[in-house]
Order: sequence, then C-alpha cells, then structure tokens
Amino acid sequence: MVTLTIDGKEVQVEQGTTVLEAAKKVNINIPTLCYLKDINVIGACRICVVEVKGARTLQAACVTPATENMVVLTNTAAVRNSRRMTLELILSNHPFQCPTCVRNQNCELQSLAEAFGIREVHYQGANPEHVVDDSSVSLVRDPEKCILCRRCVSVCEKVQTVCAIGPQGRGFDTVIAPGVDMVLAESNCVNCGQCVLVCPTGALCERDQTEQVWAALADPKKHVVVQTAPAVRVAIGEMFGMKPGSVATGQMVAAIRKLGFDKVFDTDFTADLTIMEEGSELIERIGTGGVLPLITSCSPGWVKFIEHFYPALLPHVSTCKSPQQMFGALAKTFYAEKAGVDPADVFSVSIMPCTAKKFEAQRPEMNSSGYQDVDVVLTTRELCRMFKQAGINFNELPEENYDDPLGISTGAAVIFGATGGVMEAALRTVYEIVTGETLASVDFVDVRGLVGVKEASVKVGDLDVKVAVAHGLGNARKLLDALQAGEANYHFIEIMCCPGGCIGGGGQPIPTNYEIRQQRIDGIYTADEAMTLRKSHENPAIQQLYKEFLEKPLGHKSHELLHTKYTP
Ligand code: HC0
Repeated sequence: MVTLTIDGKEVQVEQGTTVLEAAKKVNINIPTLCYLKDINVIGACRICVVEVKGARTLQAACVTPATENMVVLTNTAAVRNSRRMTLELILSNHPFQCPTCVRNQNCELQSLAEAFGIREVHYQGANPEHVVDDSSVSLVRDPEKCILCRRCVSVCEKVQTVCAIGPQGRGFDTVIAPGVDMVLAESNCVNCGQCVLVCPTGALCERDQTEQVWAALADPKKHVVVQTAPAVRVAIGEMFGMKPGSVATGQMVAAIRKLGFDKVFDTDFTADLTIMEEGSELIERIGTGGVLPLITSCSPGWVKFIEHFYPALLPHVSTCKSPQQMFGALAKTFYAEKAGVDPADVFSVSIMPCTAKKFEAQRPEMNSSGYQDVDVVLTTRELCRMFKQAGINFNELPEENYDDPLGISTGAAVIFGATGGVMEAALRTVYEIVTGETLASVDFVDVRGLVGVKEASVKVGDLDVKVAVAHGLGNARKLLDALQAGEANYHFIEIMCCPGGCIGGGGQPIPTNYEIRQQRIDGIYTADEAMTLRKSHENPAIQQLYKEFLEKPLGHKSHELLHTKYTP
C-alpha cells in the first residue's frame, strides 16, 4: 500500500493505483475525456492534469502512479488554466453544431466546456473536412466530431477483440476509421455499438430511424405493432431521471401507446417461445448425437462475430432465430391472420437495447413471412427521443399492460436481458420437461453476474448438463478458442455480444458503465421475481400458440418461421 495526499486529504491505495483512481477513492473527481478504467489508459486528452509537488510539469492523473508521500493538487490556477487551454484547443478543431448534434446535452466535451466557462475559443484549428460514414445499417461515424480519445478503438480491440477501427492518417488529418478509404459496412464491424457508449462526443451514434416510424404511425393504411426487448424496461427510466435499474415497464407501455401504436407487444413473449424451441433443440441434439455444444444465436453482434472469425464453428450455433425475429415472423403471419389484417399492411417495429438488431432485421434470412419480418428497429435512445418529441411526461404516466396475446410472458423471458439469462431460462424449462419434476428453486445463480466466463453443471435426470456463459466478445473468443482446441466440454453455451448482456447494449442510455450495468441486472432479477409465472413452458399464450398454430416445438411451421441457418 502507498499513502499520498490529494487536496489535503490523506488516502491509502494499493501500489500501482493511478492518481486518478486514488482521487476517486476520496470523492475527488478529476475530469477526463479519454480515460476508461482498464481499457483506455493512455493520457491522450490531457484534461486530467494535476500538480504533483516536486514535479516540474503538470502530470496526467490517469497515467501517473500514486507513490508514497506524494502530494497532489487537483484544483489550482495552473491546473484550471491548463485544462481550459486544452479544452479550447480541442474545440478549435471541433464543429460548433451542438444544438443539432445527437449528443446535445449528453456530451462530455460540451459539459466540460460549460463547467470551465468557455465562452470563446482563442485558437484557430485546421478543421479538415471529413465525410460522414453512414454506410452501416446500425451506426454512423462523423470524423469531424471525433476528438481522437481512442476509447472506441480500445473497446473494439480490447473488450470485443474485433479491431474494426483504428487511427488512419497523421496530424490534423488523423481519423478513426476501419481503414484508409474503407467504410464501416465493408469492415468486420459487428454493429455492437459499444464504441457509441464510450464516445465522449457525437462522433459515433446509432442510425436514427425514428422518422420511418413517425411516417408509419401517420399512415392510416398501416397497422403498426411494436415489441419491446427485455433489457429496455430496466434502462429507459434513466433518460427521465430515474435510478439505473428502475423497472419502468408499465410507464413505457403507456408512453408507447400514447405515440399511437395499434398494439404494444413484448419481445418477452417470443423469448419464452425461443426457450421452447431452443430447449427442444438441445434435448434433440443430446439425444441424437448432434453437434455439441449448442451455442445460443439470439445476439446478432455475436452471430456476425462467429461468421467473421470462427466460421468453422457455425454448426454449433442454434438454428433458432432470435426472439426479435421470431416475433417479426409471427406478427405478419399468426397475428395478422388472427387480427384480420393484411400482412402487407402490418408495420412491425421493435425497441431494442441493441444497435446490431438493426442489422439483424435486414438480413436476407429474416423474411420468412414473405415480407421483411421486422420493418424498423429503434434503440432505447431513439424511443426516448420520440417520447420527448411527443411531449410525453414519462414519469407521471400511470402504468399500463401489454396487449394480448403477444404481450404475455414469464420471468424466464425477462432475464434474457442479463448475461446468463437465456441459459437460466433454458435450464428452468429443460429440467422440468426432461425430468417431469418441479424445480425446488428456479434460481440458477451460478450463471448470473458480471464474471466474464461462467460455468455450471446441472443434474438433469441421469445427465450432468455442463454449461458455460460468456458476455462481451473477448470472453466469447476465450470459449471459442477452447472449443477449437478440444478443451470445451460443454453441452450448452450462452454467448451475448455486449458486456453484461443486452442491458449493456450499444443502444442503451449513455452513460453505460460497469456500475450501471450491475444496477440494470439487479432490475432484471427484480422484474423476474415479480412475475407470477417464471418458466417459459408455463406461459399460457405460448401453449395456446402451439395449439392453434405451430403444433409443436421443432415442428414444420416452426422450422418455416422460427429457425434459420447461418452459413460460412
Ligand atoms: Fe436482447 Fe433478446 S435478450 S438479444 O439481449 O435472446 O437486443 O433485451 O431483445 O431478440 O428476448 C437485445 C435484450 C433481446 C432478442 C430477447 C434474445
């Protein structure tokens, strides 16, 4: 341990701790525009400079280790002047588009400029012109707004191990891009949007499709239905001042209904359906000597990752479509028929925590209703924009329920939104179907939480079912490397693209950090516990769906509508 003094406060930290982290420990907030704990620790932005007694120059707190008897001052005239000058230099090369920027009022650069009272920029930047890259169906990249902090590069490389973007060019001409003259759509970007979550400005954002939804809502010919993903309900409240993890399902449903949707349904309904289909696929593969381990297929960033990086392992991926796409296929078949609406007039919107879902909806495999099954995917952030445009007072809305029957779900479905949730939901059902016994406890806690790779073994009848769960593609890579090396002796693996699972998706409110991810996960399990039914096979609307329409899991209709194949 070392002991140092920061602004007169004594603090004890472990050897190797930076001054920035030591300051946090005593509640002293040092601003920064590039730092990300354990991910981007490069001292690039120079905003976090502090005075260290005995040092000749100001030191960047994020890369300066705390040492014994060190005396640090974080708020002196020299420190403030340096930070102000750095901010002005950054701003001198930044477009002044704040009112029209997607990150207006949620921009770290803007907040700091405001905090430091910058009213004038005394420097003239080079301001080179760059083209906006809007080639991706999920993400938009605006190099002119980029401050070269490298957070996006580090997240893409170190957390997701995708390495889709990096610095290109030199000096004022430096841009963060997939390659010289290359656009995102041509790269191996998996559309996860983790780069968007860490971008301090508006240089990276989701492709906004709210206008398409407004147009559909205004079209009297369109029957507009919406589904909301499990993870949206525990995050959306943050954009209206609620605590992270607040379960705002009822208000969200009420607000969506106010926008004018004809029906408000729940992705959780088809999450339960996914368990019926995927659980049956697992039982079948185990029973018939099929390819094992079976790996979940519901996270589209993950699917694109395995297609790019491990195509030989694709036979392990479940043939089940994701709940979003199962919903889309049913909306324009089963539901349209039931509601007496021409499927050509059904406009199907989904609200997702995820930017990659925009990509998934447009995949050529996702047209089994005879139309594009899901027409538009909006992220949590885009939905909030619509609420704000409509003047909806979210916090004051009385709670409302989803519409029937595609709005009925169980606790097993809501936990899909957290890492380990799909696995836990599957175990709840597979156990009871195989053994015919009722589970003493539905809580499989070994697969919960933010540990990168989790393992468990569950006795199901005579078989010890061995499972593993990974979230974040770097962790997924570890499991896939083990599988390739013949060292992954599992029956079933859950992989979610984003750290923490969908609650940490690239379309969620900003900020999304480690603590907030944990709070949203807590919200997910609170929502699960509040449900009367907590096992997918007990969902009465799913039972009815099989009776009326699908007949049985893995049946002919299921194969037609709910399954697909990803080919290398
Ligand atoms: Fe997810 Fe899903 S749980 S991927 O994270 O499986 O985005 O929330 O909607 O489809 O249900 C995202 C979240 C979903 C799907 C579900 C799955």
